[in-house]
Order: sequence, then C-alpha cells, then structure tokens
Amino acid sequence: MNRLGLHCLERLPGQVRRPMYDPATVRNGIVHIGAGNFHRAHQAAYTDAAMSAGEADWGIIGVSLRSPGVRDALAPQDGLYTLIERDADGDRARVVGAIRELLVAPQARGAAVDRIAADATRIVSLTVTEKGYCRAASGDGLDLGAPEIAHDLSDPGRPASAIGLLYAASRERAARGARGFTVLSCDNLSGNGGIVRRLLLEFADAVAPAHGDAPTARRTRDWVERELSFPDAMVDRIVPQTTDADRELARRLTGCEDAWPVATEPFTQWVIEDRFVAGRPQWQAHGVEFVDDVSQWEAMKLRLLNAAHSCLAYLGAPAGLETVDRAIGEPALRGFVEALWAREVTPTLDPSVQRRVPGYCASLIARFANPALGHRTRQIAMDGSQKLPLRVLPSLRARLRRGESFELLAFAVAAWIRYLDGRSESGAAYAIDDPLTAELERAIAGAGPEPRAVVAALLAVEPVFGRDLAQDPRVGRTIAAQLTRLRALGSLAAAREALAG
Ligand code: CS2
Repeated sequence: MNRLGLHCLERLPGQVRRPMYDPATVRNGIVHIGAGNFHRAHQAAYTDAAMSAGEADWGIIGVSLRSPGVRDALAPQDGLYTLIERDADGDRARVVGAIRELLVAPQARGAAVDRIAADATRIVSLTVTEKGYCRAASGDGLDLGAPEIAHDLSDPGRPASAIGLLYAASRERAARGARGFTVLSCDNLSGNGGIVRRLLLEFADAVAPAHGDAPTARRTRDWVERELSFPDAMVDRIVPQTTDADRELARRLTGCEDAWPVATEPFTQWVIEDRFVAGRPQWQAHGVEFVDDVSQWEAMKLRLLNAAHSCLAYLGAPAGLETVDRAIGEPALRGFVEALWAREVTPTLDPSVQRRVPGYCASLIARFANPALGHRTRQIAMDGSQKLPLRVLPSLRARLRRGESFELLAFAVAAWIRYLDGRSESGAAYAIDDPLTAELERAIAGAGPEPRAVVAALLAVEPVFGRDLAQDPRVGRTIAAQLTRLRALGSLAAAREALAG
C-alpha cells in the first residue's frame, strides 16, 4: 500500500477533502510549538481551510519540544496527515497539508529559534499543555527553579522550554529592530494570552541576573512589551490519542498508509481576541469566532466541559469505565455531572453567558456520549495537579466566597484524591501520570489511611490548592466526608449518594 504523500493527493477517493493549494509551494507564516494531536485536529485544520481558500502564505512550521515522534511519522509523508472525524453516523477523512516543516527542538535548537526569529513568521502559537508553561507554585508567575527554565536562563541561546524559545527569538528580532509577531496560546488556561506575556517578561527580567548582558535583556524586554501581542483564546475539540485502529481506519478511508493520523469529533470551536499585530489568516470564514473578551468563554469551557471531563476520568477509571462514552453512559455519573453543572458551577458563571449554558451542557452530553471516539478516561486523568486548579477550584472558591454549598465540587476533588490511591475498585494497580506524582505520593504516605489526614496533607500541597483552601476548615471537612464515601462505596454508589445529599 502507498504511504501518504504529495504524490497520493490526486488519487484520493473523491469524498476525502484535501488541500486545494499546492503544499510544495506555500510560504510559511506560523510557527507552532507543540505539534501534537490537538494542534493537528484544531489550529492546523482551520489554517488548512484558510490556505485552501487562497491564503497560501500561512503554512505552519511545527516545533516539538521533546519527542521526534510526529516529525518521524510525518516527514516521509511530506507533512501530510489524515484527520478523521468520527461519530455514530460514520467517519469522514480529510488530508491536511498545512504543516510544511517539522523540527524537533532538542535536535535543532538553533533552527527552531531561527524560524521564530524570521521576518516571515507572523504568528507563534502554542499547545504545550498546562505544565509546559512552567508556572510557579503559587499564582501565575514563572517557576525559575523548573529545570528547563533554569537551563534556558543560563544558556538563553539554546532554549529547551517554550518560554525560552520565545525569548531567544525575541532577542534576535529585537537586535535587528524587526517587527513583532502574535503569540497565540491554545492551551486550556484561563487568560492564556496574558499568562504567556507575563511569563515571557519575567523570563526577560531573570536573564540578566542569571546570564549577564543586562542591556540586551532590557532591550528584548522592551521590544516584547512594545511589539508583541498576546490574544486570549478558547479552544475546544476532543482529540483522543491515536490508536492502531485509527491507522487502519485511515488506510480504509484514503487508500494510503498514514503513520500518525488523528481522530477527532465533528465539533470544533475557537474563540479568539482579535489582537494580531502582524496579520492573521481569515479564520472567521472557517468557523473561528473573534470577540473582544474571551474570559467568559474560557470560564464556561473550563468549568463545565473540562471539569466534567476530569470528574468522569477520576470516577470512571477506578470503576473500570475505560472511555468517556461508557462513563457518561452510567446514569449515576451522568446524573452527578448534570447536578454539578446545574447546582454548583453554573451559578458561578457570569450572567452574560448564563443563557447559553443549557444548550452548551446538552451538547456536551452528546459529545461525551460519542461512541466512536474511544476517548480514554486515563488520558484525561493525567496531570490532575495542573488541571484541578483551573477546572474545579475556581468554582469551589466562588461558592465559598458567597457562603454557598460546594458538596459536589468537594466530591470532584475527593474523586481526584481517590484516584491517587493508585488502585482500581477491582484491586488492579495503575500508575499516576502527573508532574507532581512524587510530592503527592509523599503527602499521602505521610498522612496514613485516615481520610481527614489524607485530605489535610493534600490541601497543603500549595501548587495545587494555594494557601487559602487549607485554612478554611469547611473545605477539608467536606472533601474528607466525600472521600470516605467514595472509598467505602466505589464511584457509582458514592455518586448516587452524593447527589441525594
Ligand atoms: C481533556 C481536554 O484531556 C483533558 O484533560 O479534558 O483535552 C479536552 O478534551 C479538551 O479541552 C476539549 O476541548
């Protein structure tokens, strides 16, 4: 069978959408850091549509910060890959050509900096996950002690982190007196644009003390403040990890061998603040919404979609429910999620989005129930220490501030803590995949088996809970009661009881 590549485009079956431009001749205008499945199903798909509509100077250079996997899979395919939209009605394949070059930063640090520093680059977008921003334990500031950041501060010309890369390229552009670019974060952080801006400026402030050359650092900092823009963006599309079954499906739908296709749902959404200092593709013609203020969209998505996802993961995985559709198919879990939304989360959202919430939640249930996606609960369960503070704790804090009940939010936190036990209800052990695993396991081991003590030990983990939550006795008490229930009854029965109050 033929390996996917430019030579196959002519021969694809008629129903397979393909680039309407010549991928071999496009110019590149975007560098994307973190060229994983989510980028390939989301931003690259929108850009591919814009390129097909005639804007062929927005080709993407993908930079992987760690693994050569995507580059190794896509380079022999001329950068092409299959994007498969899956739902109960069937599967639709499309071949995307927007990614024109792939670099693996650890093997090509200089080239990665050069691409961002090039005048042709007008947008630098990022999907590096929550942990990829190297934020400090408390607040949103930069973690100067994170190994990649410490490395980049001492050797800023050969950066390993996303922030270090942005700094190194800014330094070169500032030295040339070149124009700026737009930094577009596409990760699930509230206020993602403002966060990257702050981290980059903090990095610039820390360079001189660590590395010397204060005038260059100051010039770079001023240039970043003056020349770059950092719009906030809300991104949404459910994109599971690729499986061998997806590879088989890609082969069946296109007649070509694709080493790394991406499967996703039909739904896709991208809401962006329209602050692009060096132009942008006409993405609005392909479904992107441009608004003045993204914050309420972000809050709605993080507190409804992502919070529910995390609950389904921490409740579903230990109960042997391997995928989201199976988890939401359990009446107890669906009931829990719907009650969490209606009783405790929706009231914390801004009045401006309230009227959209019922329709949004109904569509979430349908998306979660998509039987064709096979979205694994364990995939979502990863990195809970990074996700909980963005998805669950803001609602909990809002309820606390107003003196309102937070039993179901406490149940969500307890579900995460129960998941950290590392053993499913049937007794099978599993590993916790989280950058803070060691710290979390230490806290749990030191506390002994008593739920009150376990909860107190975890609430003291500041990177997750800050300082405020441990100080309020209601918080520990309520989470501990829910944890006791979860450990005694298992996820489904405990969710039923929690709902009954
Ligand atoms: C998920 C998200 O893995 C996770 O934590 O909750 O990746 C989710 O699928 C996306 O945010 C949907 O847009």
